[in-house]
Amino acid sequence: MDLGAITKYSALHAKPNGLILQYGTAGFRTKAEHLDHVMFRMGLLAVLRSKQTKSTIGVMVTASHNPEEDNGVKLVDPLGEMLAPSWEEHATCLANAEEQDMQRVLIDISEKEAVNLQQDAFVVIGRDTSSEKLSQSVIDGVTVLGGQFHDYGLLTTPQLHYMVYCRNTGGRYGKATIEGYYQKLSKAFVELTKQASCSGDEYRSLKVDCANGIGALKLREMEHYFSQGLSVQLFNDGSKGKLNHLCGADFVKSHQKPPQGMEIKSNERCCSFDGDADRIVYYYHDADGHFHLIDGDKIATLISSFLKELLVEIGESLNIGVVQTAYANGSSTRYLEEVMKVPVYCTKTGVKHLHHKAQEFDIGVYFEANGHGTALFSTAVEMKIKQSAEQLEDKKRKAAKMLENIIDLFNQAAGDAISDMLVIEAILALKGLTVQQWDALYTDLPNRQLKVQVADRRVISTTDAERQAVTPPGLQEAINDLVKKYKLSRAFVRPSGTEDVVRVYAEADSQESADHLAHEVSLAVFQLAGGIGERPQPGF
Ligand code: NG1
Ligand code: ZN
Repeated sequence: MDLGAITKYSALHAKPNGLILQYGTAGFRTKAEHLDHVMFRMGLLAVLRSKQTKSTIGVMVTASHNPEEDNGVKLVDPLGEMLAPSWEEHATCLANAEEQDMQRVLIDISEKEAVNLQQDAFVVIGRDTSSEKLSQSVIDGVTVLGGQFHDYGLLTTPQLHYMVYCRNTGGRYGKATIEGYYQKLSKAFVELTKQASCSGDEYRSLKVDCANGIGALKLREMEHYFSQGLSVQLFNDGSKGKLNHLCGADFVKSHQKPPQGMEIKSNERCCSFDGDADRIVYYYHDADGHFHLIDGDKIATLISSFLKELLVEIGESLNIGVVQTAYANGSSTRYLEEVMKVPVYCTKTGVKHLHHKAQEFDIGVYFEANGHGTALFSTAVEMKIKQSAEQLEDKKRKAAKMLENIIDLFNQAAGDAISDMLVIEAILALKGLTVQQWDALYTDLPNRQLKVQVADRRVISTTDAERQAVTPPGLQEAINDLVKKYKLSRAFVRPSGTEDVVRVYAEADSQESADHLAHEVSLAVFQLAGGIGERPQPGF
C-alpha cells in the first residue's frame, strides 16, 4: 500500500467535517454533494475485497428509486450478491474515518480480513444516469490502491451484477458485455414466446414507464433484439422529466396510482421500472377506469405457479420455495400456501436477506412487495433440466425446454426489471392470460404504509423477520391491542434502513380500517418511541 499516495489523493476527495453515514439496506445513500469521499473510499474498499476474494468486485453508482438530488453507491460481491455483512461494517468505518485516520482504518481492515496486499485486484464499475463525476471518484480510489478496473459506463444496477457474475464464473453464466446480456436474455425470450399459441397483438405490446432513468436507455438499445416477441412503448424516458419524480415503480407502488406522463387505455398492460431498473410493478385501468396495481407479490405468484406447473409436467419433484418480507400482502401469502401449496418464507427487508434464503431451495423465487426480485435455480436443477430437455418425449420435452429458457431468462445475480418483464411477458403469452386474469388470482387486502419521525429510530428493535417489536417496552402490546379491533388485520413497525424514519404497515378488510389501524399504530410509535415534530394526523 502506497500510504503517501493514498493520503495525497484522499485530500482531493475530502470528507465534509462531522458527516456520518451508514452502509444501509442497499449501500450508502444521501445528497450527491456529500458523496465524493464515499465514492473514492469505496473504490479503495473494492480493491481490498477483490484481493481478499481473488475475484472481480463491482461498484455501482446509483440514486436507485430516490430523488434526483440524491445518489448512492453499492458494492457487488463475487457472485453478483450484495456485499457480505462484515464488509458492510468496514465500509461504514472507512466512509466515516477522518482524513488522518484513513491509513489506520485501511490497515485494520486488511489485517482483520487477512487481505494479501500482493494479490491482484480487479473492479468493474457501472453508473446510472445520475452521475458521471462520482464514478470517476471511484476510479481514483481503485487506481491509487493499484487495482485494475473496467468502467462499463452507463448500466442498470442488475446489469452490473450480471457482469460481475459472468466474470467470476469463467463465462459459463454468460458473456460479460452488454451485448452478451442482451443476447442471452433475448434469445431465451424469443424461443419461449415462439411456443405460445396465443400470439395476438394483445400479448405483444407493453407500455413501460422508465422513471426517467437508465432503464429507458438500456431498453431502447435492447428492444430490437427481442422485437419478434414483444413491442415496448417507452414513457418517462428521461428526455423531459426528472428522475423518479411522479413516476417509476416506487411512486406507483406507494401512491397506488399511475405515473405521470403515460396515457392508459382500459385494460392495457403497463409496467414501471425504478430509476436503476431493479424493481418492476405492473398495473392497468379496468373498464370503469379503476386503477389496479400488480405488485411484487403477484409477480412472485405468477412466476412460482408457472414454474410449479412445468415441474409437474416434466415429472420432477424439485423443492420450490417463495421468499417474501413482512410487507407481502396477507392475501398473497395465503394464496401461495393454501391454493398453490407452495411453501412461503419470510425474511427481513432488503433483497440480500431474501436472496440468501432463496438459495436454500432447488428453485427459490423471491420478491419484495415493491417489485424487487428474481428466481434462483441451483446448479443441480439446471443440469437436470438440460438433460430432460434432451431426453424426454414430446410434451414433457417441451416443458423442459421452456424451463431451460426460463432459467436463462432470469437474472440470477440480482432482481432485474428488464429480465423480470420478459419472464412475465413470456408467461402471460404462454398461458394465454390477460392482465385482468392475472390480477384476479387473488384480491389484495387493503393496506397502508406510513412513516413516523422519531428522535432515534434505533430505539425500535424487532424480531421474527421484523414482524414483532421487542423494544421499546409496551409497543408490541399496544400494536396487538389495536390489531384486535379490526378484521383480517395485521400491523408491524420497523426502523427504515435507508431513511431516518420508522415505517408503519397495516392491512385489514377495508381501506378505511387499514388507514385507521395504520394511523393508530403511528400514534403508538410516536408516543412510545420518542416521536418528534408534529403528532401524526389522520388522513393521507
Ligand atoms: P427500508 O428503507 O429499509 O424500508 C427500502 C425498501 C426495501 C428495499 C430498500 C432498498 C420498503 C418498505 N422498503 O428499505 O424493500 O427495497 O429500500 O432499496 O419498500
Ligand atoms: Zn433500484
